[in-house]
Amino acid sequence: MKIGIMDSGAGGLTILNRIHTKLPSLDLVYLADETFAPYGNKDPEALQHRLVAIGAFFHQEGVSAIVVACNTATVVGIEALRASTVLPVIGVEPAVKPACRMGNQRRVAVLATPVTAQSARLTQLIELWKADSYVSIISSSSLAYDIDAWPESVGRIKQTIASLAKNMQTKQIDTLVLACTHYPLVKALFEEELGAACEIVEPSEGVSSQLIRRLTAAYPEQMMSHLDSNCTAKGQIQLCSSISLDNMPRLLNWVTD
Ligand code: DGN
Repeated sequence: MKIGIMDSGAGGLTILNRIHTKLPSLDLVYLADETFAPYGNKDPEALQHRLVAIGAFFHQEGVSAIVVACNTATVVGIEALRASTVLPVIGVEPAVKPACRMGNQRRVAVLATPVTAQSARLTQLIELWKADSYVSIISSSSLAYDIDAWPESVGRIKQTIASLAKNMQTKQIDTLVLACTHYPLVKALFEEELGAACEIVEPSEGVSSQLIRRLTAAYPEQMMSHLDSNCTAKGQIQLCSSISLDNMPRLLNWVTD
């Protein structure tokens, strides 16, 4: 069985890595939509059309489900994609709920791209789950873009993270939601700047569990063999980029190291 996973660039590799660890016998096809990147500053309607086109690409590839491994595409475009395909579609939403449930009166920062930060869906999630927590939204228009340009952009990445951390420390943030799939790639730099007092929440575990639930419901017999702990089959990972494949294997090694 083959699963399609997409993002604007390298961010979704953090999700791919977790899916591959949990279900190593699945074949995975990863699309980095670099021609249209970054998604974080795009018009929401243009993103919806793009996602529908990507759904058609995955259909041709013969996938059994699609993972939208991108918060930006999920909050603005997942319903359009779902309406265009019969395949199960799993998205990545900002992890506001788990963050606010980590304890009472949390001081949460949701760090996201500008499109996610301004989306009605994020406001809705905060209203739904904040309870007695304080939740602030912080956006960066450059961080995801710079992460795709790693390693040349390391200096800029460190500078951006240092200034975001300073902002969060002023607000006495104790819980950081990484609401862009690119950000877990530089989680260690956030940890270094924020220290142990701030807990960092990222979505790969939740998304991979959700994928397993959806696949088990849709394809129960096939999933029995993929979930069998004695299964030694290794699935193929195919990387596709709408520009070039050059940087992707390097980035995959970085993620799986
Ligand atoms: N990785 C994407 C997200 O989770 O929002 C978007 C990155 C981008 O294109 N700016």
